[in-house]
Amino acid sequence: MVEKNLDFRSDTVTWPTPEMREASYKAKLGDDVYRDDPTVNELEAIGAEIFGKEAGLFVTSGTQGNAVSVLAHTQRGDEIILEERSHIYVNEVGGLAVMGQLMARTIKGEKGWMRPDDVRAAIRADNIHYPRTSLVCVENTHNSAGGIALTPEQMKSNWDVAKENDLGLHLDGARIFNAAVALGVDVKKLAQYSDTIQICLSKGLSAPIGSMVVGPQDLMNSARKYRKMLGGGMRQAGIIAAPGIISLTKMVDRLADDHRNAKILAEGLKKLGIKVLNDVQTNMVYVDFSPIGWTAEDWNTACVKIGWKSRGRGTSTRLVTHYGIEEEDIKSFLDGMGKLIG
Ligand code: TLP
Repeated sequence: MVEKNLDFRSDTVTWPTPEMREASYKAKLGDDVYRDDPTVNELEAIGAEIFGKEAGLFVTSGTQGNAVSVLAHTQRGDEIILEERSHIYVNEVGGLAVMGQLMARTIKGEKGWMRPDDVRAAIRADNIHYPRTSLVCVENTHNSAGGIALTPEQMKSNWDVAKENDLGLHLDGARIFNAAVALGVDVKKLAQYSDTIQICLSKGLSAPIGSMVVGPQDLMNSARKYRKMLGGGMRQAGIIAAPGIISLTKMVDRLADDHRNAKILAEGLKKLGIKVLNDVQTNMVYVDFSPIGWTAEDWNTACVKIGWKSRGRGTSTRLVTHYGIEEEDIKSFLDGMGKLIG
């Protein structure tokens, strides 16, 4: 029986499964700064294997995983290319500027995908006046574009431009398994078009804490040093890595349920007169409730009344489906909303 978690704010709110709690309790531990924690070592090896990369690194969060990866790829003063609504650019506290002293060159994507010609045009020529372009960052699924799954062809198009120009490619794959499941492809098919990948364990995969980074050994060695610098040397971290192993080995296939539930939710909301703003491919539904004349306050009050957490801003919000929300819950949410809208 899945513990209910009626919270649409994000898939970061998921609770660990009973099996994860048990795994934490029983995890074999050691000091991970000395590389002595067998559970962390196992998680890192499993992650590297799944993505077809040389090495893995367990990190505290998606933000830390992106930070250590970007730092490993770059030198102070470089310029990096990102999609203009990417999480690294918008939502990571300007870490690339503060920690890496990097310049950001942003590109307006098409549903999260940067057109290869735009990437090519953004790469700096070798000129004494210019910074060096060293990295392209891609996000899949693309959160702000609506949880859009970039296809292997789209990934390859960015990879080809990066490699023709000797640039690194970092994938913010916070929800890369959502993309693989939605597209029906092995995650390796997407992973092959990146040097490094950040993967969140604590979103749809339900681990309580943590992300991992995978990539070539030299970049992972460097990322490990940056992780230590940022205070991410976690000692007996097997306690939190153990649930991550379950995330990678047992929680991927069920993401299809979240995607199906998001589609049911989107269709139901449309019937209630609410506008769905995105193409619902994975677990995110972006809505605008102005067509029914509601403000954020009306939305928020209505959600509280029917026992859900969701936070509107202006006249819109993002609803995310995840472990702890089942089809019957979506139906009862739509029922409750229907009654309040009248
Ligand atoms: N995203 C969170 C918020 O920060 C917006 C969410 O609720 O979606 N990459 C992507 C694509 C993300 O969506 C997130 C988190 C991260 C990285 C950062 O992960 P954490 O929160 O573990 O630092």
